[in-house]
Amino acid sequence: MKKTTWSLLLLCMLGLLLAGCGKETTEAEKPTATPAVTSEAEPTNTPEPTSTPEPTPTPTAGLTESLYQHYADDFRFGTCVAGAYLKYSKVSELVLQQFNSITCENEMKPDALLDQYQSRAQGKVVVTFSYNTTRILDWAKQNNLKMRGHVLVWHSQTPEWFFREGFRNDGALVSREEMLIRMECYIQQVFAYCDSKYPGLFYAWDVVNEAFTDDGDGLRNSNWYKIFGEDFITEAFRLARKYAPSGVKLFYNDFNTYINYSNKTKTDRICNLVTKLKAEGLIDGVGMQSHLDVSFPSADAFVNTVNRFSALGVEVQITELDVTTKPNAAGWEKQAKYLESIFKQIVKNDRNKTANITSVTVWGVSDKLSWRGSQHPLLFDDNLNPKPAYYSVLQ
Ligand code: 9MR
Repeated sequence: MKKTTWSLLLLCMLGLLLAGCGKETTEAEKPTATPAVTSEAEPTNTPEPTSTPEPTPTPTAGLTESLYQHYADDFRFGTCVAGAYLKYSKVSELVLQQFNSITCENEMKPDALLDQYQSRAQGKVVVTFSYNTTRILDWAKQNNLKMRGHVLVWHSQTPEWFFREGFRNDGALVSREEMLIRMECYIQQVFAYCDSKYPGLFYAWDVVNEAFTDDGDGLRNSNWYKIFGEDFITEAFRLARKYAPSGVKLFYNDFNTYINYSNKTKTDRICNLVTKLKAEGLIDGVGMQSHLDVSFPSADAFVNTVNRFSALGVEVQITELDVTTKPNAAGWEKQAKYLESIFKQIVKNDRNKTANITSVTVWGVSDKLSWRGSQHPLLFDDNLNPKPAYYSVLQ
């Protein structure tokens, strides 16, 4: 056989090996056109989102300290990043100077990785890492950053077709058995790809995100819940543990994790879940998103929650920290004081082992690049200059 024929044969076998999941597309549903080849190469004509604002001055030269170096003995210090703004050298320089961990803001969410076209073409769940995602992973690898994987199982930013017959937006919801196959196929491919292309890059993954409601009703009525009932969480962690490379820590991640009064029992619910999963060896930690405001929750209530999760014998990672405030001198001051109070306590508790914090991530590099930009929640201002909050976190 010719060399090229052998190569083709090998490629087909590799494809079949990676496939490994049940087929279900009928002839009628198959797309007629030849499926596009999944590529990791930089497309020549990918337009950059036009809305990405370019920050102006170069402030980093003036900074003599670094968040991650300051906390090197305590925990990793990270930020979320979006590929679209890493191309601005002032942003990427600031990230490299201040942080040693990154999380993709959107580029590793289910809707970024699940490929409807290929799934329909191949009759099984297909995950595609596009250039949008790999440019961040490549950059992290080249610069010795470590990453948090965000996120595998979530009700939001997950395409409707993933849950439906024939991978069609208008199909009926599939059975539990079929969804379990899809979940496994998806989780297996994500970990396999990351481990083969980026071994050692990821230290933690958000396996399930935001499963609980804030009030006493319990679990959110998501497609996952509709198909599985509550054990979609356990199944997700079981599969994540099965396929995650050893050493990669598995997290349950949520917002308002400190809400626990009256009929709002989110903290209790998360504690019960973690206790159960930990007994089965399936979970390593709780991710507290921490989208806070200077007036709520109190720094003490926040710190108490960190301690409660830590007391369960798991790691705590603050995964999406931002603190909204008013954009004036008094607002900056409040924000700085609030963060100072939180950091003083959590660092002290981490050092005396009342808390077990292994990573702190702010949800964005600067106010201008934040999803809550109008409320100025981050450590650097619109022009990438450090705010009082930055210095208070360094104290
Ligand atoms: O910061 C993300 C923003 O760019 C997206 O538009 C938004 C859409 O859901 O998601 C934001 O990130 C969320 C994170 O993935 C999970 N916790 C809440 C964050 C803010 O909504």
